[in-house]
Amino acid sequence: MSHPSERGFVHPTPSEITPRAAYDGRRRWLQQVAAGALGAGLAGWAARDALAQAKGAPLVGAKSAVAGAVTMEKPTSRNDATTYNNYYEFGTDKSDPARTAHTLKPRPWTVAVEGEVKKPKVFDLDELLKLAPMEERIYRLRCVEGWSMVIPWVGWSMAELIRRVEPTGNAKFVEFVTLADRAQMPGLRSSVLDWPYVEGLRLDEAMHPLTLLAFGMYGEVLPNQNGAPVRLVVPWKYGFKSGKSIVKIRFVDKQPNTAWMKAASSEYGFYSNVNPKVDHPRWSQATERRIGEEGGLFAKKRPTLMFNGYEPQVGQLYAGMDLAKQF
Ligand SMILES: Nc1nc2c(c(=O)[nH]1)N[C@H]1C(S)=C(S)[C@@H](COP(=O)(O)O)O[C@H]1N2
Ligand SMILES: [Mo]
Repeated sequence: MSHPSERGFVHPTPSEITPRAAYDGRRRWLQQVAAGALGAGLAGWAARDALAQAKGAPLVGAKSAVAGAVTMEKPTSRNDATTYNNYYEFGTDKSDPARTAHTLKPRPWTVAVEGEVKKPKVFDLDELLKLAPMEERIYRLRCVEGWSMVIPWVGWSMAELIRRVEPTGNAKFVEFVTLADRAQMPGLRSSVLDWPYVEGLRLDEAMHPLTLLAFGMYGEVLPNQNGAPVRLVVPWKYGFKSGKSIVKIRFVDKQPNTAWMKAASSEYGFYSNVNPKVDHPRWSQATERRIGEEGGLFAKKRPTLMFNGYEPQVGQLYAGMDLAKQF
């Protein structure tokens, strides 16, 4: 790229150029930091806390030490991960959420933790951000539709929260309820799902160290279309198990009835573990295409891995189960 006559100037390669949106976000954040420091006499640290959720604000985590939490595969580009989304509350096309999710207000935000726990509590987002040390987890995400991405999330293990609220002996499952507000979410006008979007896990699945409560991705707070301000990420299950924009976490004794099971129970089971040997009734799950690697007719197909490649970590959770029946 650089020519000797340019006296050492090296042109940046396209991958080194900060995408415009990210650049704008960072600049806005810096402006807000400056305004916050001047305004209202806020102490520096408090101001930083209050601004920690500004769009594009940095949210860094130390590389996770949890087994299996960092794949060596090349992460999907931030641009692909933030413009090709499933978030039906903002429309059913992959390109809808990036266009329409600006109406989501990720602040102020609370998450109510209730049900079969000794210490139910409504957590404010600021409390959650400080509840445990942030970690970076680089996970494969496999959508049930047959595509996948590799995303560097920032968050902490769901187990950190579960331990603090002390589940009772009756808690067998955890139900996740996500935001359903017609004022913020144009997709709620469609009856494609029975809102709110509800998901669930068995308690031991929710307790597994790989199960992540994520607040950020690519070293910044979550963009709205990816589930701001807090979402679940369960890397060994199809993507729809990872609910976005969570407002309630309920500990219950019976298996929750999830939004996708209500919509089509013969197609979307409660477990929905990634499994190349158990096909969806309408398509094979043996292979997947990695977003960003498309090549038209010559698109590379990758083999789908058992439990999305996390079998060494999570296989034991399902010992003795018939995975074709309990899909
Ligand atoms: N509330 C809510 N959460 C959701 C969805 C949704 O429509 N609504 N879609 C799911 C599906 S099908 C997938 S594949 C992932 C996509 O997450 P991403 O857009 O961050 O890659 O989010 C999941 N979480
Ligand atoms: Mo999905």
